[in-house]
Amino acid sequence: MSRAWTPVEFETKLRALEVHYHIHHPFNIRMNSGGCTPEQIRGWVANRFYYQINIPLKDAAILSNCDDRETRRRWVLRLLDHDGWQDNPGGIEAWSRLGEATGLSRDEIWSLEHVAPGVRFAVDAYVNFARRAPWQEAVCSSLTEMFAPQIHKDRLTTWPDHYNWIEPEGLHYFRSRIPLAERDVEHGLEVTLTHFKTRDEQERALQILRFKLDILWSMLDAIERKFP
Ligand code: AHQ
Repeated sequence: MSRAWTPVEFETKLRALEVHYHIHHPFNIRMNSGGCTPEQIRGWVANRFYYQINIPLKDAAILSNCDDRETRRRWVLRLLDHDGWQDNPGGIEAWSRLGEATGLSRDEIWSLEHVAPGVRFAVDAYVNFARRAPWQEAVCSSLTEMFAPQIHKDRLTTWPDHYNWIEPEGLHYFRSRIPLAERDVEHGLEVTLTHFKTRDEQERALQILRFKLDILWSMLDAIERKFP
């Protein structure tokens, strides 16, 4: 029986999976180096909208499985960040505005008419995983956001030059997400580093994170194929 990793070793192993993050996907590399057509950008935004509107369902599934009040008090913020509350329109609205900034109509975005079967399949797999898995495993799967601040920063620094036809305020979502991702990852790591204790459990956590990395990767595979 191999010994369990220390928390530092465990976090290092989790972060080492960054090599599989969709920041390295050919479509993302092409997108952030200015190689996408307006139709490909609009296709990516319209498809990622399906991911964004499903995040609150995923997070609500975790809440419904979580018997720990302290965790729920923190996790509920994630729903509010995406659905909004009172006069804060939230991230789903911001993503919809990104769509309009790329020239999609609001109806087109919300109709989901451009969503590729492979994107729907991958996103539904994520939500269904969160519904059925122990809540700590679903928390672990959200840790792909350890790598998200960089991908948002890349868009903010490259899109204005490469895609000056996109209305600049459309990029608000990416800017807004950076501090929220950092806050969410702090909580997700706390749960993950304490819940997965034995070496076998820690190896399971790596498999879960790899599963979610594959979800993000296969979404770009499907988008790349639908918008060649
Ligand atoms: O905009 C993103 C977001 O709200 C979330 C929630 C989080 C989760 O709970 O799985 N993951 C995530 C991600 C968002 N944006 C992606 C991107 O590339 O813009 C990155 C994605 C993630 O890394 O999981």
